Amino acid sequence: MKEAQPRTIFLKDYKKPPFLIDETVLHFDLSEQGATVKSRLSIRRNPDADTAPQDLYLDGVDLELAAIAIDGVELSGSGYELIAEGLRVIDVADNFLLECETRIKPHENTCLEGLYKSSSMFCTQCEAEGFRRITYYLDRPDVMSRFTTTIVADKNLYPILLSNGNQVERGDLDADRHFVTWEDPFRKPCYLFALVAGDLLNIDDEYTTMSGRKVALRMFVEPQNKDKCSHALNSLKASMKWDEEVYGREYDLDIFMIVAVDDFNMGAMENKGLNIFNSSCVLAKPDTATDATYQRIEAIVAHEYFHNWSGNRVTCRDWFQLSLKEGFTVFRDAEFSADMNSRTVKRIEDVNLLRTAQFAEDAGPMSHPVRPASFIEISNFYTLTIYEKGAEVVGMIYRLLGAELFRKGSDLYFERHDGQAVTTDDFVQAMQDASGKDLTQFKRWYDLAGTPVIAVDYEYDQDGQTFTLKLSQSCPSTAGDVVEKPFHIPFSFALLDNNGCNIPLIQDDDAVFANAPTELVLDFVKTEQIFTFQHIEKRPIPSLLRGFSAPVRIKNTYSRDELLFLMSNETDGFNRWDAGQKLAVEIIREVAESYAQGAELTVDQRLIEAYRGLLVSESIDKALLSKMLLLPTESYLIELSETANVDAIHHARNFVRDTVAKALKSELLKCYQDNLEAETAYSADFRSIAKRSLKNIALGLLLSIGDAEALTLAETQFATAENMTDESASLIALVNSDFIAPREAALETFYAKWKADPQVVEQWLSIQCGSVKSGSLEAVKRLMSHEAFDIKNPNKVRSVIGAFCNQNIVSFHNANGQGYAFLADNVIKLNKLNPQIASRLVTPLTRWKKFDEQRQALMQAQLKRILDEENLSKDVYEVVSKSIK
Ligand code: 0A1
Ligand code: ZN
Repeated sequence: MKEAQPRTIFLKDYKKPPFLIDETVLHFDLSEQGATVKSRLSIRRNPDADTAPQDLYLDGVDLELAAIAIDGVELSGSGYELIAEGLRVIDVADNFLLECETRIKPHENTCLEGLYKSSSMFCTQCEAEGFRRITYYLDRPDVMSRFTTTIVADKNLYPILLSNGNQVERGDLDADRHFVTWEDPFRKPCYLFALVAGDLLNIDDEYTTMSGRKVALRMFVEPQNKDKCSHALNSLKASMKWDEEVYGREYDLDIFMIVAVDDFNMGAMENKGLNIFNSSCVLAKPDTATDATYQRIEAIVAHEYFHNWSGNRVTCRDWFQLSLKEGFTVFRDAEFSADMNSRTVKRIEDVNLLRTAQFAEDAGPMSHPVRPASFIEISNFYTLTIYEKGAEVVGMIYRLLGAELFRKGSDLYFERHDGQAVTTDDFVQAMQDASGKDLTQFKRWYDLAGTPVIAVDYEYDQDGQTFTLKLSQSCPSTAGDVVEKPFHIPFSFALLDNNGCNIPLIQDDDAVFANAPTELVLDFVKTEQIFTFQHIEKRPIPSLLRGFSAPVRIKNTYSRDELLFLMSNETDGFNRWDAGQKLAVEIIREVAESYAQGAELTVDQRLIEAYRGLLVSESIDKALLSKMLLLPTESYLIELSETANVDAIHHARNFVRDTVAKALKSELLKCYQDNLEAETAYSADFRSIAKRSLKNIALGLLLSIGDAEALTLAETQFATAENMTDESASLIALVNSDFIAPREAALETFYAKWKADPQVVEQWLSIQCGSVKSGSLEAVKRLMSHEAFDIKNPNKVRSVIGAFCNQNIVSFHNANGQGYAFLADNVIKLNKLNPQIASRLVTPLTRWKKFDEQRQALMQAQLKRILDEENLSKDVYEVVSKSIK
């Protein structure tokens, strides 16, 4: 462990910056030996500062200072002091020009923050605090500056030199070198700075904005990827149009650039006018990318583009406000994806992720509010809570206000705060001011760590023809105590009659019948609250929390027969799917219990009949059906357990899956055939995706029961597939089957065919490591010495170590503890190379509370081993130390 424990930063200590930087002029000289960065910063005291120190403190990490001057005069050693992670310039004036020259080593930078090399190109990642690895600066989002950037490099090795804004000058220099100067007219915090230099091809497109301005769209990739750009460019144009139509937001520069890089810690980054993407989140063509990748790219391209307004034009005052930009932008991209595809399916996918992974995070040791109160390392807070729960919080405002008032609110927010660095309170205030809806109580959501629980009780009075709904809320906080204050919860509600039709909801006797709504968003604001509905002639079935209108746990109140009814009759698509999930969860749990007791295993026939009903249904939407046929994942079943018996869950889920597949073999074969039809050309529209998905789910189910006919189908599909969705689905089905020789043959053929394509190799690695059949610990370790693996590449680490520890759950949690030791070994190794990746990777070990005592002890022992390491990064230290307490 480090001698001095890393410092915790608190929101309550926020102070306005004492100095501001009006102009930032940067000059980069790039070479194979390193980079020289010269900066000229026009600095002045902030007239609104909370403090007025004599000295100027600048952030800087791993920099070699070569020269420093103020107003043209070189500073002597007594004019400044190098301090831990920064520079103190002693006794400065109110206005001055600071010039610095620093040397850095991008080619040795493995943490992938600041300026680094990926393949043969230079690129940057500055969010959250990467800019301080480039030059000394006020590296905080509330210091916004105008940037001018000149890049000098070898003309042959780096013909393309990019930065934010517009190119204003370029020219040749001696010795085969050249330069380009970029000017960004918009003030921005340094976390939005970007630079790229490389031998790249550009694929161009164009967009005409709503006011008729032409914007050049330019995607830069390595030459071998030039045929993988069209989907991202189409997604970009669709996003630009959608943001104009839905939010009235127009793009503001003359050019929008996207660059694909292979080594990247996250998905992508919204640098002003120059978005940088992880290759796996932007490059696609039908024969190498699956449908899921196509959809992910569409969503991420949109997300980064939408940041231009929600993030860049209006940015965060400090990093505690991270969800201001991320929660809002995820909400915006989710709405975009819902509009482009199936809204119901998008909601199912988002809620599934939230309930499986965010709820687990919120119940774990790193639980934090959407607006955290403190952190040690901000990189650890790019979490599901900040992103997904943050989006749910914005979504709740949307549901409380309705589309029209929400739009008024967002218009006011953008108008009021354009060019500013603001807080989540400012966002809520704009929503409140524009709508007139009091959001005081609502704001509690921003400070909550943990997930509220809603208990539902209801009564039907035949004589009085009234239906009474009683809702109670409570919130177990992470510390185990109960949060007293109730939350403002939008509770979407309907009543269904026994034909599955919505019943008019009359709360007040005077209401006019004809205009009575059939769905309401109830303002659930008290600890206990009763809602009464009149003129209900027959006992109805309530439809609760429709569309998952709030991020809460809801105690199941339905009988199995009611769940079966809802599975085929619920009019809310999300709830229809959820009824099936609830039923399957109950039945798998029942089987798991029998398994744990060594009793005979049987599956409630009603579940099989329900699936049969769905498969033969003529009316069900295929996109919804493809989701309904999937059993809850092992991770979700673990999340729902108090103490998870991983082996019982694994066996029970497989037993239920196989029993269903055996019973419905002919229906599944028919489903496969019905959705097989030859396609003219690949299309990633959601209807085609649903068909492929149905076909491949059927194939997977049939192969899991060792069906010989299915083996032939899978092998044929594998050999003849015309797109990666079908090719990889047949590989996955084979890998997860007991047909050992065909599985090994397919894996070998696949690698031989695709070994030159990193994005496909990533899939090949994760399919194997994520499967219990092919991903034994020994096999995973072998893959780590395979030519395809590179521990310095985050995508490869995620595909191998991440897939094994998060998807191959029984293998990772083997009671011998070797999976835990393996993860700890790699966290220790990565702690030195790439702390962000190390600290993300360690997550499964931090969830020890969910498992039996023996496993708990083994997991904690590995966490302690990590904590005992010398030179632990802040990233890993924060996660591990918080997990051990
Ligand atoms: N703002 C980006 C996410 C991001 C955050 C940190 C990064 O490097 C450590 C990179 C990207 C987004 O929301 O897409
Ligand atoms: Zn984002």
